[in-house]
Amino acid sequence: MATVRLDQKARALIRAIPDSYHSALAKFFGSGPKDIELARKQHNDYKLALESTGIDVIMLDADHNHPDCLFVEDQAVIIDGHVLLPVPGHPSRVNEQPPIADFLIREMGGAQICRMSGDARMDGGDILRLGDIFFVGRSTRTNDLGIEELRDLLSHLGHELRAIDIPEHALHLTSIASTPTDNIILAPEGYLPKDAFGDLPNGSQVIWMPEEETYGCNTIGLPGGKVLVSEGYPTVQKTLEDLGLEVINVDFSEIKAADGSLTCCSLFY
Ligand code: CIR
Repeated sequence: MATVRLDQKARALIRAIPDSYHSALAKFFGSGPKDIELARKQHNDYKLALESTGIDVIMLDADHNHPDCLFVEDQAVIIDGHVLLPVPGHPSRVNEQPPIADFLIREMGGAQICRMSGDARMDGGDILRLGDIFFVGRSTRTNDLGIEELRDLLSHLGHELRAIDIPEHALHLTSIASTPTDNIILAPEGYLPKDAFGDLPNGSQVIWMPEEETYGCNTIGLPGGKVLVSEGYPTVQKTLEDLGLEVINVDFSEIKAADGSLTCCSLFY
């Protein structure tokens, strides 16, 4: 989940992998999961890695009727204690949301909850926060009506929204970019123009990675100077280590097989 600052990452929601996972949508990084047991092991390693940094992780039951249900990032947009429940951009994913919404409403007592409506569409995976700036991918899952609904919430909270066109060969903005710290954006060559993120505040920067390490650009910055990185992306790993971060690796090959990345599998609340 890429809509919270580092100091807001105390509790995370994840969701178990369903028996139907082999039918998950896959069009970009992968051609579909093959080994559900391996996927469950990798998902559990991910949970342990988050917990190793002191984050309290809760796992919701799987919904076996929804093969993509583990990708909770797409189902809620949590910003400074407010929750926007988007209408997910793929019809097969719309009914994953109710148990996640119920959980957040219960656990975040007093939080302001708004629901997207009408023809607005958005996947949470299209949002990337850098301080007070929210970059939002205009993608096959997120449309202009969805972006305008988010803009309303962000302006109410005093934050800025910058829309970015996602090229056809990528699913979401967070499929190709992340913020391993609150002032760094990691993004691959070959997807976005170099000025896509616009002028950044002093002290912030975009670091461009080789295109062959696109998947590795999805990282999760964690408390205590740590960062979660998928195994097998040496340039990403070295770049982050050179910045003084402690890298925690997880093998996410069977999650990648369904186009899922590290941030897709959690919601920090
Ligand atoms: C989908 O196509 O919706 C899933 N198979 C993958 C979702 C990945 N989520 C994300 O990037 N936030």
